Amino acid sequence: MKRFLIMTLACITFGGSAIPVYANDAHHPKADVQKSYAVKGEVVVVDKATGKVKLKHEPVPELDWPAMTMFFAVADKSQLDVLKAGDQVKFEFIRKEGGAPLITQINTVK
Ligand SMILES: [Cu+2]
Repeated sequence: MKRFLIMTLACITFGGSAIPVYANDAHHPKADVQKSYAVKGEVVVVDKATGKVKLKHEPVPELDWPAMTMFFAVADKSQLDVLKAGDQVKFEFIRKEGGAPLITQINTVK
């Protein structure tokens, strides 16, 4: 029981973000490891109603993706408020078990 509490506290302390991205730590099972991909692109359409953004993005070699223009869902929809078509952005996304990409972080680059 004591061991369980310590591990739980450790998780709360170090895993505070809504979508945890763990590197290689010992106490989280492999299934929790969530790879994120950092990519640059340009905003084409911001769709606040659905929480999506259409991006013309650079290739993602790790996923064998060519450069293309596509919609991404955004985890935190408030991040769309500052974006407009034509903005150059850097963004990070994850794929839940190889499924649809979900942007966890998106920022304009000056
Ligand atoms: Cu794409």
